[in-house]
Amino acid sequence: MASKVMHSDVDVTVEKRYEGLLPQQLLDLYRLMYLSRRIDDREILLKRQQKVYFQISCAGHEALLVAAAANLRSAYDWFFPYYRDRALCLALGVTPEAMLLQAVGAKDDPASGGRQMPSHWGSREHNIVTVSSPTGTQFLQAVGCAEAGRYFTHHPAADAKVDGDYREFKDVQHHADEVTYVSAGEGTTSQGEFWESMNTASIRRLPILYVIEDNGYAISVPVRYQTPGGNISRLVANFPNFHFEECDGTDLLESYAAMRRAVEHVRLGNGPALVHGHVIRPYSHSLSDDEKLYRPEVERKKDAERDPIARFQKFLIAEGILDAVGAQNLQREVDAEVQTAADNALDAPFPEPSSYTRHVYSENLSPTAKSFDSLPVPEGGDRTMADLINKCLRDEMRRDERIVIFGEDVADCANDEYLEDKKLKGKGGVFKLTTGLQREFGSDRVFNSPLAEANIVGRAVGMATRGLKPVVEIQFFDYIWPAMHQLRNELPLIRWRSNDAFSCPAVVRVAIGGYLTGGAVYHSQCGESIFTHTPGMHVVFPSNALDAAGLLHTAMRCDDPVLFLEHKRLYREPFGRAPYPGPDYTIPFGKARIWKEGTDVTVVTYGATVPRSLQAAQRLEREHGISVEVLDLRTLNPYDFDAIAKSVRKTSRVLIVHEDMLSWGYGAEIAARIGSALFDHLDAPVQRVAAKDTFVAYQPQVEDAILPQADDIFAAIQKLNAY
Ligand SMILES: Cc1ncc(C[n+]2csc(CCOP(=O)(O)OP(=O)(O)O)c2C)c(N)n1
Repeated sequence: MASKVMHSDVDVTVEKRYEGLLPQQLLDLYRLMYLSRRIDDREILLKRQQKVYFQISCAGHEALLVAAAANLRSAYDWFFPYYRDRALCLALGVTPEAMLLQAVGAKDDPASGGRQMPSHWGSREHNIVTVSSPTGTQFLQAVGCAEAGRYFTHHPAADAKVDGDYREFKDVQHHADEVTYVSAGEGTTSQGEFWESMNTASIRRLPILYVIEDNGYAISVPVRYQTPGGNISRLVANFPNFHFEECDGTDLLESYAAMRRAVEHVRLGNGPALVHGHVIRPYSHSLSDDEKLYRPEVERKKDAERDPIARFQKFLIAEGILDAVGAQNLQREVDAEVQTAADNALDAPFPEPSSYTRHVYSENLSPTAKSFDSLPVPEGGDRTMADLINKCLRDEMRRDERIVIFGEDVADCANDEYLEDKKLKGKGGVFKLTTGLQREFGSDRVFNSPLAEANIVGRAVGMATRGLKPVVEIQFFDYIWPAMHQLRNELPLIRWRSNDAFSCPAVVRVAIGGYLTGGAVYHSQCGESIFTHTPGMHVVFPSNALDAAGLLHTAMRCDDPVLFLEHKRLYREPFGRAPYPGPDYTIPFGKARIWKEGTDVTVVTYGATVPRSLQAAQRLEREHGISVEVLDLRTLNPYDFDAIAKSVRKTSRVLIVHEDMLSWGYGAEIAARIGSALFDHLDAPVQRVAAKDTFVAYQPQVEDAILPQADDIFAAIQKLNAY
């Protein structure tokens, strides 16, 4: 049984066992189910009184959930529940008061500090990982969590705390036989991420318990319109290595037995299990929904007859475990407990309105910190950006055993036995950035992902919440979009939404950009402003080898998620080659680099438009005597506005240049800020040069016309200087 077990006053004399459970244990489970229902009832009341603002209930799911909890271990196993899992969380030890504190939005709500809706569970203490609203994002995170547990078991030294980087702030705990629980409704199994997670759980035989709570509806959509054949069990039955159970989730003992068999399979290391429980949904989808609009009375009545609490109470009475007086006492006790919890929650203070600024990023270790300021210790001759990134990854992996690298084709060779044959050189990424890493660090530290971008980022999220440092690769920026849910709603948000209980300092490396001659629409796009528009994640875009190495070292050591954009055209350019700056060369984020000082016009740029801007600037100086200052931002979030301001105060004219499209692009924000903060220092309107508002074409002449060229920059500076 889980850590928190409620005891009732009922005198238990019968010692028969039920699926191995003693009568007192049955009573404890009944009490949890009833407590869960009464908290839902109280929240509904409070919602009607406008003291809480949303309600979604566990009603009808209680038996299945306490049966799961009774087979799992709080603060030992790991939990990725969904919003219906109140009874599970109570059984794991979350208190009714904690739940109601979240419902009222209290400062001391332990799950989110008033930031998330009710039933968005999260408890560091009980290993309940912060729940979000998007349906299905939890599946891949659970996969990453299970992988992290296994990794730490195989690399026991990796869990040590180390001062000076993110490891100082990550308490790692793991157990060789731990289970990761993940749940969802049957409607959510329509999400692609569910299937992506099943693939990886199956291939890697991961210790995951899936629980699908099938109440027959996804809001108003019945299961047969959602799932072919109307039954998810039938569809998943052929996944290898899985143990499957299908049960009546309103029957406590049947659910308990199914969970016991499933958990045993997982805990013994045989692979994942999936329990599909048929439950009911007596309270509509949420309080914002009225199921009478789409479900006839006769259907709702039939459901009500299967109410798990009424059924279980009837069973306990029939077995002589509970009597009418005992039931009344238990109910009175639970009602009093809920009343006290509600009174306390209603008296609890709200968060300070200004507190929204807290925990967007790590408050322990900022990548802008002075401690990341270092000097290069050059080794050897000039090398390309690709060489230096590879070397940087290698050195960080030697230094930090928590780093794992995965993505599409990043391994040298998926078959270890082929790799032992030294004749095979190995792949190491389509751009060869990770070449040799699997060979040096082994297949559990460097491996290929399936061809599925959400899989890559979702698993990284799950790993990073456990204290690993996943450094994952998205092969082309153009294919980042399947991971968008994880990149927008999960990775950068986990720290803020959990009020700093969880964090996710993963690094996502992405090959980006055009000027490739033939790259075309799906291998040449930029789009960085979509990610700089997402709080909680740093965005880095180096223009040269030395900066790439220094910034990547910082990214891998810092305590926040980082999107690390690597320009494909710059990987092997003669421009910006440098000797390797040593294994400890770090550059703080938010510090621009001045490539060329000047007094007439400032150019603010980054990435592949840095060499193009420099080319234009040098020609302008040579041919027209115009002195241009070229400023390379290097990191886009945070960015160095102080450096921009200093330069603009000197030149009074500024041009922003970027490769991405002009409209709603990164330069729009910079221009707006210069306009409002430095208006008095300007002698000309802020100007921008950027790609045309279209896609990148295949035919080189058309591509040239679309992307900003040195000549465009030249002309824009000349015009600005003459203004
Ligand atoms: C990605 C996403 N799309 C839509 C929604 C809106 N939404 C919330 S719950 C829900 C239905 C979920 O149904 P199911 O998975 O069967 O779970 P149930 O609520 O029935 O337990 C929908 C469509 C959402 N939260 N996330």
